[in-house]
Amino acid sequence: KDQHLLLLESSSHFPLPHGMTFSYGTAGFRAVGSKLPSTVFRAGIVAVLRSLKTGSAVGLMITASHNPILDNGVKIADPDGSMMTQHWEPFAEALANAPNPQSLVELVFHFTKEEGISLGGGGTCAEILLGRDTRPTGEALLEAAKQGIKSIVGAAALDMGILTTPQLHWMVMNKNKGMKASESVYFMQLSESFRCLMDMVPKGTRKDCVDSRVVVDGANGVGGEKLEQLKKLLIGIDIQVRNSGKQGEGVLNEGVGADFVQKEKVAPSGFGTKDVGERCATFDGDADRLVYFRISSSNCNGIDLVDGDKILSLFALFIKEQLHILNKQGDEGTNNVLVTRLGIVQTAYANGASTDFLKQQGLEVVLTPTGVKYLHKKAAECDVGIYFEANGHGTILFSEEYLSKLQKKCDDLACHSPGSEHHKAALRLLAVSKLINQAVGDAISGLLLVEVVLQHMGWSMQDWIDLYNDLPSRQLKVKVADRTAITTTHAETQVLEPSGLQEAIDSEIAKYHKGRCFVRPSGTEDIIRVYAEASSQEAANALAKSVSRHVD
Ligand code: NG1
Ligand code: ZN
Repeated sequence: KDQHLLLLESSSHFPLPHGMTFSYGTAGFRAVGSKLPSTVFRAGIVAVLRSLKTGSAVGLMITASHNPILDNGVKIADPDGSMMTQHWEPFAEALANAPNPQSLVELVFHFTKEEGISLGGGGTCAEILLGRDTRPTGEALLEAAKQGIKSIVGAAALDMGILTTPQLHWMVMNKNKGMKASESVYFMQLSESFRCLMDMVPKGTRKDCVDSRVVVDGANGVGGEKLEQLKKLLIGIDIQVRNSGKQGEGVLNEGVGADFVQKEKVAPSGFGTKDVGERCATFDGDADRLVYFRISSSNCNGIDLVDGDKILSLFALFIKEQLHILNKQGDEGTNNVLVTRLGIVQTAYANGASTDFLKQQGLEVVLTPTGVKYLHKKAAECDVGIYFEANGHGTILFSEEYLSKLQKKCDDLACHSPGSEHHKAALRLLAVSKLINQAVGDAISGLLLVEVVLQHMGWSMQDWIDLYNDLPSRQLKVKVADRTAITTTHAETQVLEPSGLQEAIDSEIAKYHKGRCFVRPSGTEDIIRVYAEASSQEAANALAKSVSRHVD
């Protein structure tokens, strides 16, 4: 009874804005920030129910990633730090669109009954970790989330402050593993594992100090600010942060950031001819995406882009090398092989040259549909799974079972051959598992791993770029009356419906050398995306254009 009244009363302070419908898309709810208080209030309720259902802490993050500054959004993190299970999305969506307090209360009671969640306190306590980025609407929305959480009896909100999205996911994951979940522990873990890897860079490969310098575009968001703090704890790397969000430096995501740089293939604002030859990196607004770039000497507006596929390739080579060393037989032939299934996960947007390169290296590559939740799930099936989207979101996952075997092997080696190459390889792999954020893609931890791997390989930016040449590609958006009319299969590479469309695409592809093309409805925008690759830029453009005509 009390619960009923409490919900009714508190939700009456958060009326649904007129004429709006909210949907829980690939990245949670997104809209203009000023329209979101009711949605965030309700997301707070969903988070509490999720925590009650799982008996663990969950996360609630307020951000709109690479979207404009006046937008905002909210998403929920599951106890293991991954995105909330898809199976709950319809409920989140129904609640977000409940027209009045009475229907909201009915939805909550109906859903909790269905899911077997008991309300009213009764000893079970929900715990929600809250985070937000630097957007101006963030503070008020955080308050709305707290009110939503407080409207369920026995729920506690833990305000973790201004954070990057991956920091919050990491905290949720750690808290549920019984570990400390503060920002200082996050910084400590990253800096210590980074130092450990740096200390083991083979002698003779480390280049002069010019190569330890990286200039980072923080997209005027939360990532730049956090990197400024972390860099004080780092040794052996020279990080210069630009567009760090300080007053006067520019506006969040405006002409800056990983999404802008990767899509437009131009340098972010604040970068120019003075930076020719520098190794540059860029984060998106909430620092879960990372891409690298270099200002072309020929054309100061143009860049050489090093996207998620090339970051993935760098990581894959490093991990593969360490596994090879670890399992190499010594003279005495007594080394026990640690069987490791290393898997690479990409989407159809991965540049074809990257997939070919990875396969040539003898690696197992799998494609999944677009969206981190699919990639993450697939990578988690391996002992070590590496996944990346071309746009720079990705990470490395080590299964718990594998990590304990690796730890044991490392302990054995520490006993029998301390300081040996085998021992160092085991230590490096363990350090990578601590440096990389295993909850979600994390631009800060990804940047540190790239930097130390380049040092390890003794590679310049050019060496990295030269790993393979990207095939020219082109992406187009097509506005259609009903994007759901197109359905796809085989990780979105083939059209199922409408009939005849795949045949039409195939006949266009056949006209081009090294042609590849696919179409799919976007999960975040009301459009159809067309992606084409071919042996020249002109051909890729033409292929994309002719296929767009069939979609229209
Ligand atoms: P959609 O709109 O479904 O293509 C986009 C990105 C995804 C992912 C999501 C979530 C491309 C082609 N698609 O999805 O990779 O990042 O947004 O933000 O970049
Ligand atoms: Zn993001």
